[in-house]
Amino acid sequence: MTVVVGLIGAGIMGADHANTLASSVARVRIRAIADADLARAESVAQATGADVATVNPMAIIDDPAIHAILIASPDHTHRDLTLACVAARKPVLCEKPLAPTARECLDVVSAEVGLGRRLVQVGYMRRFDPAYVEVKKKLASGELGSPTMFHCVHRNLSAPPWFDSKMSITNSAVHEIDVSRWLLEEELAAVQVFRPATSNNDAAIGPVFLVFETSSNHIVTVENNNNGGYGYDVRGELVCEKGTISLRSPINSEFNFNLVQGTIYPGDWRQRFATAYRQQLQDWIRSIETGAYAGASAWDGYAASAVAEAALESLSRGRSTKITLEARPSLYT
Ligand code: ISE
Repeated sequence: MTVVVGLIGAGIMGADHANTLASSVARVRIRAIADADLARAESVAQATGADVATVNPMAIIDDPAIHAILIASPDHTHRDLTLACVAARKPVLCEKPLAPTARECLDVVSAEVGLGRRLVQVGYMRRFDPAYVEVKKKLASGELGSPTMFHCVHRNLSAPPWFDSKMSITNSAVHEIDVSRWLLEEELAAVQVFRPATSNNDAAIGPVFLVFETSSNHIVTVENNNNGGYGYDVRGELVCEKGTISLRSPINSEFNFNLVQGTIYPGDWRQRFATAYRQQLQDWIRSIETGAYAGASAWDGYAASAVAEAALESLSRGRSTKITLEARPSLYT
């Protein structure tokens, strides 16, 4: 079977997904691409062999020749577009976050629960990254003993112009929120967020430091810095009772020059997580064929945004905030 996909959003991630689908994923064809900027949709369509370029996302969702939808449009459009896919009964992979607020994510959860089957996957691609997968396997092997702490660092070279300070949490740190829940297989129960002073507090989106307590009193720390200034750098160390295990970034070479030994940082996440994006897409196609979903569900999307919301509240109130999730519907157990 060839799965025919429509893509909504032809910006940085949309174009990247389109290229990956066209060049490296089996049993898939892109038929149509929608973007608010028609020239951008046309250019990605031309590069990836799609027949249709349009500014109208509904034309893609309603196209009977399209089996499944990939959403990579701006965060605030995710809820409505995902709901339209569920109403059309089409499988959908929506880029993270599922929506910027927990309330909007719950609308998607309710629609899926109403339908009685899963159609939505959220693009938390780190679940498919070989480094995180290895950490999870090692933890599951029991050799390292029980986990106690998970320390995470997430730095970007510089924030894009459309970024705001809330997005450091709702758009960036949500990756660590999701991957911690997935790795530790428990919920995050409380959060306190700190904002260190910077030399010009108003000029840039500065770093934030998040401390979570999990439901069984383990600790997760996340340093998130969207203006790290030197490259894209994601780290993580899981501390267990008998040892630790850290992520390693894929590095292919090391230079020696002028008394310096070094390696290159990627400029953004596309290179660091290229394998994860590819595996995620291939797995999504497999799930459309088999009905067995492995990636983050709409419920996981809701949980990540609810935790991010509690983190924003902690930041504005300057104190630890309890995280309360709704009861998990049986569709997601
Ligand atoms: C961005 O939107 C992403 O999704 C990247 O994966 C993440 O690393 C970055 O911090 C986000 O802003």
